Parts: sequence; C-alpha cells; structure tokens
Amino acid sequence: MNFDKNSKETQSSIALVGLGGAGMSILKKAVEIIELTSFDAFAVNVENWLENVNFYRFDQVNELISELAKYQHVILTAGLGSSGGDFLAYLANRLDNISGIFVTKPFKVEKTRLRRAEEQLKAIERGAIVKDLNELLAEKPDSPIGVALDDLDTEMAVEIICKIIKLSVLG
Ligand SMILES: Nc1nc2c(ncn2[C@@H]2O[C@H](COP(=O)(O)OP(=O)(O)OP(=O)(O)O)[C@@H](O)[C@H]2O)c(=O)[nH]1
Ligand SMILES: [Mg+2]
Repeated sequence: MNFDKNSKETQSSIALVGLGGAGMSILKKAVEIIELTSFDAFAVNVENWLENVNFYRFDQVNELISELAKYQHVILTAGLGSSGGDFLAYLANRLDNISGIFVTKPFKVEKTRLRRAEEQLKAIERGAIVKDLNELLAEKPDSPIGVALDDLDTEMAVEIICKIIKLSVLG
C-alpha cells in the first residue's frame, strides 16, 4: 500500500477497488489479511472510513479512471444489484488493465436487485468470478445471515489475494 500518494516509487502495480457497501466490506477483509504493500486500495461510494484507502464518489469517475489507468493491474469487487454494481460495470468496460472482477449475486428475495444484477453481469464485457448469495443460504442454513455474509466476504478476500499474489509473481 502506498502511504505517500504522490510518490511514484512507492506506488504498487496493483489496485484493488471496492464499490458500494459490499465491495467495501470485501476490500476491508483483504486489507486486514494481506500486507498493505501488496496493492493500493480504492473505495467508491462507501460510508465507512478506512485509513490508507483512497476514497472516490460516483461523480469523481473521470478522476478515478485516470488514476486507475496508471496501474498495471486493476481488480474490481462489489455486491451486484445496486449502484456499486452499475459503477463496477462502467469501470470494467472503460479500463483496459482489468485483471479480475469478483462479485456477488443477490439473494432471490431481493427480486429487483437480482434482476438489476443480471443486467449488470450482461453489461460487463469480460469474465467475472461470481458468488451467488443463495448458495450461501444452502451451505450455511444454521448461520445467522450476518455471520454467513462476513465469512463470504473473507472467502472473497482470500480469492482476491490469491489473484494479487499470482499477478505479483507473474507480473
Ligand atoms: N458480499 C456481501 N454482499 C452483501 C452484503 N450485504 C449485502 N450484500 C449484497 O450486496 C448487494 C448490494 O448491496 P450494497 O453493496 O450495499 O449496495 P450499494 O452499491 O452500496 O448501493 P445502495 O443500494 O445504495 O446501498 C445487496 O443487494 C446484497 O445482495 C455483505 O455484507 N457482503
Ligand atoms: Mg450500500
């Protein structure tokens, strides 16, 4: 992680971008697990503040795109179905240095969001790793939903970190 934002020498070659509440939650897990020198962290449209994470709002999209274009690899993560997913699709189709997309698909009860998520997936012009939250209910029927989501965010973060390590090794 880059502690001096203006110093090119310390900028990592990998940016991890968490969009919306779920994206931030996954990003936060990744930041907790892996050393911050491995990637630069970006959060978009989130409420919670986190030290050493670069924050952007949706209306700062152009600034964000120029910032992300400087990286060799960009990894995006969000819970599809709402504004974070829309923004993820937008970024995914405008950057040519995307190296990974990690998203969740909403619960069936989130009918409108599920439809919106399908549209977002269709809009993303490249492959994405998709975790279906409905499988979570089947896998952990006895877990309180908050705990199951928390575990899932950790699993997603671990997958993202594996990707970051691969990219770091392979360049
Ligand atoms: N991975 C994960 N997904 C979640 C969690 N909570 C909710 N979700 C899913 O993520 C979807 C998007 O939620 P948010 O990320 O909060 O949406 P947003 O982009 O911030 O947009 P808003 O609707 O304005 O909150 C929800 O519809 C759920 O399916 C969580 O803790 N972890
Ligand atoms: Mg939210």
